[in-house]
Amino acid sequence: MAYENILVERPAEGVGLVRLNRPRVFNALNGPLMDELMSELAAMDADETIGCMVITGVERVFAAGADIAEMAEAQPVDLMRLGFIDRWDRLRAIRKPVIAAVSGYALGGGCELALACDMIVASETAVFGQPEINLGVIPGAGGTQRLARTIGKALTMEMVLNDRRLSAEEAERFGLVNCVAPVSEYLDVAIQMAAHIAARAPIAVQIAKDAVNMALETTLAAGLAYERHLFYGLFSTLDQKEGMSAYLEKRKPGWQGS
Ligand code: DAK
Repeated sequence: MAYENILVERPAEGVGLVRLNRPRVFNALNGPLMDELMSELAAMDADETIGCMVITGVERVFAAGADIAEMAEAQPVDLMRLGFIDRWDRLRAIRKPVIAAVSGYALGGGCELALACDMIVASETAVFGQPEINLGVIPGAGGTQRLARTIGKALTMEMVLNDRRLSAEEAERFGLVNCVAPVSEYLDVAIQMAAHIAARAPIAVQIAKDAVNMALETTLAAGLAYERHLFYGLFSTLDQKEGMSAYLEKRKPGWQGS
């Protein structure tokens, strides 16, 4: 499929890479870009040869937020009618893991896009922020909720109320990102991480993502019950039989994805 706002690659076996590609406007996330991104992620999610996805930008910017020019004159009904909110929600339905490889600015919707991914690999130049307060609004794509759950209330308040930005080093210290790498390496680190995940038992990987995400949605008792049922369910897969046989036979497992 021909895209105008993203670039798509297969940088390693089992890995789908999407590059946000509006560098002239700092990868501002307009409607067409978000539609293309969500369509491609859904296509990769349905592609059995892909086990993990990576979203990245360019060295100077991951994404500087939703496109302010596109939003400036909008009325609430425009945002609803244009599916402004729905297209962001589509990321939550992706079953395979998605890693954000972030260098430079991840601001506003750019920070929220990274937060909506399952893991974040940052370059040393990454800057995370929610500057919407400067525009007379607040984060609208999960920033207040996901940040508070990830780095806690105190720092989230600073970021959302006072445009406090986090450096890569701070983001790692506060648990926002998985790791920090030099600018020349961060994308390779993310692709390597994705390739290792893609080489694992596919159904177990998807179920594992689902189980961890449930921890952010529910009570401990309900989450533990959910985890237990998912665990039992995995015993209906060939991969569970293969994984445990391979361990006992001291050989490498050959995953079927079934
Ligand atoms: N939108 C549109 N254009 C942008 C942009 C943005 N977010 N960010 C940068 N640009 C454009 C600039 O207008 C400029 O274009 P030209 O003037 O050259 O045509 C070009 O990119 C280069 O930017 P600068 O000249 O400003 O470059 P600097 O290096 O001086 O500064 C910067 C880079 C990233 C620090 C600065 O551009 C900046 O502060 N940008 C705005 C950051 C921001 O406020 N982001 C939050 C936007 S609000 C929702 C979903 C999503 C959202 C809300 C709800 N729902 C599902 C309900 C998200 C909202 C937001 O993200």
